[in-house]
Amino acid sequence: SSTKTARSAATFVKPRQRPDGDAVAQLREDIRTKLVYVLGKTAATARDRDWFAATALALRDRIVDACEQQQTGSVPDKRVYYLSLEFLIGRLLSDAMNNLGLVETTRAALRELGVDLAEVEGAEPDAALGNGGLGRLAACFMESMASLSIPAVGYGIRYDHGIFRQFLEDGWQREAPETWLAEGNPWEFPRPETTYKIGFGGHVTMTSQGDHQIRRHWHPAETVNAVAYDIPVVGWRGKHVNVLRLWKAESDAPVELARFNAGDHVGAVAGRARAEAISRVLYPSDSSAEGQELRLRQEFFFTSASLQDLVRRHVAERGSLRSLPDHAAIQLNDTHPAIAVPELMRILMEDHEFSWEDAWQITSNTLHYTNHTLLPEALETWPVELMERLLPRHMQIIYLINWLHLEEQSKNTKGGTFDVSAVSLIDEAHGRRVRMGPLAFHGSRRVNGVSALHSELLKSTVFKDLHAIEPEKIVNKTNGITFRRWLHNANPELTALAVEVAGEGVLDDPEGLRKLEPFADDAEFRTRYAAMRKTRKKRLAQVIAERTGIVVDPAALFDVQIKRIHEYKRQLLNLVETVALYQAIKQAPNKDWTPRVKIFAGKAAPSYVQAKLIIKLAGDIARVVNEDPEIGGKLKVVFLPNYSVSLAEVIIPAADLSEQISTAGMEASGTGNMKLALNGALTVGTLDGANIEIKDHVGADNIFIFGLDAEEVLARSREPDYAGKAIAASPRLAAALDAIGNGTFSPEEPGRFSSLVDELRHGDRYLTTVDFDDYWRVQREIDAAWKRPAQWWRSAILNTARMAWFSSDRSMREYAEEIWRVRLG
Ligand code: HBZ
Repeated sequence: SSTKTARSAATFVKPRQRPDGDAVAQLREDIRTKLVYVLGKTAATARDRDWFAATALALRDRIVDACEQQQTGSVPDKRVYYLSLEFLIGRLLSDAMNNLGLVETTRAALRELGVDLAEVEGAEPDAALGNGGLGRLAACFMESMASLSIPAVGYGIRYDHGIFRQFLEDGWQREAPETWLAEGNPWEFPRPETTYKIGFGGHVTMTSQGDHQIRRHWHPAETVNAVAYDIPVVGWRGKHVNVLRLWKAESDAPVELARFNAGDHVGAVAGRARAEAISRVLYPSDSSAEGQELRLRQEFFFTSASLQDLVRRHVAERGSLRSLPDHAAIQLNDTHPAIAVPELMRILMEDHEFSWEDAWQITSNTLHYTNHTLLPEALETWPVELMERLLPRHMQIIYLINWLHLEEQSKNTKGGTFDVSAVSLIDEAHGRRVRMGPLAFHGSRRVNGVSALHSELLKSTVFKDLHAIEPEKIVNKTNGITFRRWLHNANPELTALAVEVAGEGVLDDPEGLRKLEPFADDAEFRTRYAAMRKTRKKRLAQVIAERTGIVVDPAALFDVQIKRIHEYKRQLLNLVETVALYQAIKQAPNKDWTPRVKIFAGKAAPSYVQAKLIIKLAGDIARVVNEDPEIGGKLKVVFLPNYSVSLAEVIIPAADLSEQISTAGMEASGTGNMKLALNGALTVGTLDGANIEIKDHVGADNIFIFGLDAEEVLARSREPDYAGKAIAASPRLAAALDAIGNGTFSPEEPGRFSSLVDELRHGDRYLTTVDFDDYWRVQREIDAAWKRPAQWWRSAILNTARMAWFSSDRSMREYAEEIWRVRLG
């Protein structure tokens, strides 16, 4: 089945350590007990999915034991609360086994039960509660915080349905609901006793306190219950366990009795459906703001539940909330939880009777905000009218925050004039809207971007004016990835090589990877490194054959672009180059072409018409190219459906070339770029996001950079008809565009792609045409480089050796020291 994807790589590696016999026997019996007494199955009736659940439950017990040991200590001095509407976790079994040091023990225990660990791992559904980079970052950070013993709670929504399942129908993307909870979730603990009431709508009353004080009180028209579900997150070597607390929405009146008794049986449950809709499904768009009321309800729902929970914990542990900033650091993952600013103010004033000034002091010293995008269409704003209807008290608080903020500015300018519209939290230009970015900025102690370039661009563009007011507020925290998942679990062969060269310590401290550097010049080591890659490529070739029917040669260069489909990420640039290459091969079929497999994977937002058309184009080009006898094996094109974390774990270790080709200035950081380079794929990329820092670390000789930089992009965008000029100057580009536009790849519908081609010719917002020639040049350089294997593998090894800095452990240490001021445990 399609959920039974690619098994974890961990299953294919030779054991580094022999498991202890007693531990194996104990785990075997525990798994058997779970299977029989919790799941009600027998070895004869159990499916892989049942063995998975039994194994997960047995391992969860061990995580709880690790947790118990840690709790014998006292209350931590300070906790981090990571609020995110998305956690793109993927599978948890290999993570848990690896971090508990029980991979071989589990394999042996299952073998004694007549079960193959690989099959069991393949039966775990991905927890796909996110769209892309932002959600996956949250998952990497949770794992790193547990590994560094940073006391932390992740807060999000327990969606019934994660990101949709993508399948192709005649090459077009279709969406089907994802059902990860269909057979329950063995990792989670439901906590019905931890339930909070979340209000919506209603009105606000004022009461005079006598001392010229007026207290306002919100009376919601509707309340929804937020019920906690906890997933334990165990860190490396099982030393520390944190919790991911996800909220499920439930009605507080599942059946309205009066209506039911009056015979209105459907109407009696309508409120329940409305309440439960909040945690029903993840919004599937990334990089564009969702303007729907249900989305705002989701945002407030999980933010309010999380704040109520952490406030209650703080009061229980410390008494007064005055000390909240000393003991809690709240991180807002983008603006999705930005409503935390007025909600924390409201809780402090309404429930705990703080003055406005004290509440503001506490709020603005506890909150921190991470920005993940500069794209204008992704910056959240909410209509004032909707806010007033759904969250009337919060709208009042936002108005007062804004008034005080603007007063302060006019005082600072000492009678001079200043541009109110530049710093106001309310946008008056597009029918009054609340600007969530500026709200989060103003309400936070620190604001961070996710790569060096991105943080600088925050200062010079979207937050230019707010930055001028508080120049210390914006800091950079370049993203990272957890090496436990993206190296150790996904690529056991490479991990084994690293351990052999650098010792077991490399598993604890990735800086040990540096010890690989001298081996880049060792021919025998290069051969073994290349053999590792070949093993992974054969496995990927198998998956490609199973899922698409396309046969690819593992000896060819595997060129991968795997990420959400978006115009700014420029899959189209890669596809236009593919067409130009196809045409060039056809013109000179006997030339010594470097055999390439171009592998694409990624989902398009269901409403993103152009992105879906790009997927169709990839499929149409693939069909023509792959079936052309003149091309032979020199070029193959593959679109792998239903990209996911578990599919990424199979593709990344098998990649030779990593496509990171966004228009400079538009990709905030990228994190797939880091996973691929760590696994030794060479990057072809623009000077965008973290690519710049990757270049600085791996060295300019070991990466292929092309195209305009961010400044040049800005300058060129202002020139009239830059696309027309670029096309006129490049016969190769013109010919490729003509072929796509005239139906060469869609003879049954010649005009199918005219909207894509017309946009490139007459608009080209992402400067695809401008960067084309340089992209072509660098790709031919890559063709030539592939023919010099000693140098290629030298570069690949140096990539692995020099990527340690991109560990999310490093990111989390920086947040801990410079933003949260929290001690590592
Ligand atoms: O966040 C991504 C950036 O595009 C990427 O460059 C960066 O590496 C990554 C982690 O910092 N942003 C997203 O993934 N954004 C979203 O997924 C998103 C989701 C819902 C929205 C808006 C954006 O409403």
